[in-house]
Amino acid sequence: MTRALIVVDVQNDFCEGGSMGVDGGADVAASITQLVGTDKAAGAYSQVVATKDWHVDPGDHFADPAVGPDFVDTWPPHCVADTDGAAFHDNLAIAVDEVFLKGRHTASYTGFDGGAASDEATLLGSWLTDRGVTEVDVVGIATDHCVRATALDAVGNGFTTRVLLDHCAGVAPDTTETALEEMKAGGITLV
Ligand code: VGL
Repeated sequence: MTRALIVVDVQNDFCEGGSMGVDGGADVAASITQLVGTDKAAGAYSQVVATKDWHVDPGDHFADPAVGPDFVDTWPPHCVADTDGAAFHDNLAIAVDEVFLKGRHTASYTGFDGGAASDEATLLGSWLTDRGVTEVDVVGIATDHCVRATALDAVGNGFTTRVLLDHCAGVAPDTTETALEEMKAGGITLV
């Protein structure tokens, strides 16, 4: 068994004070640091990767200012490439083997859309497979959106998948509850 940790979108704009701050985001950043530190959880993970929402021009993913966001398909502007809002939260102090950037020109909820920061053509799924990874743990923000989509895609790509809920934060209780049910039904282990 070779297990990787996928840290989803622990970025300033998704933490308190950000343009789409999720309650508990900064605490999740700290708890992920406790979980994995700089030694890959004492070797429990063979690889540690992180995704970033990284928007240049994501079309109507950013709400028309005249209409406002519906918080389902359209959102306040967030995680604009190369801005402080797109940076990892300061509480996240971990060693990562690679960062995957997603959403330059699309909505992109799943980390499996993400291209490696060091080589955009290398997508998360093939990067993991090339390193012999068969199992993944998923943590981060938000449980009901990008964690959900990334975990479901992990299963879809053949990885045995767990979501560690103590290290996730959700936007809203009802959508989080629905996401948990979908993940369970999809064969994901919720820990
Ligand atoms: C996210 C809503 C919009 C997330 C990203 O990272 O969960 N949610 N864009």
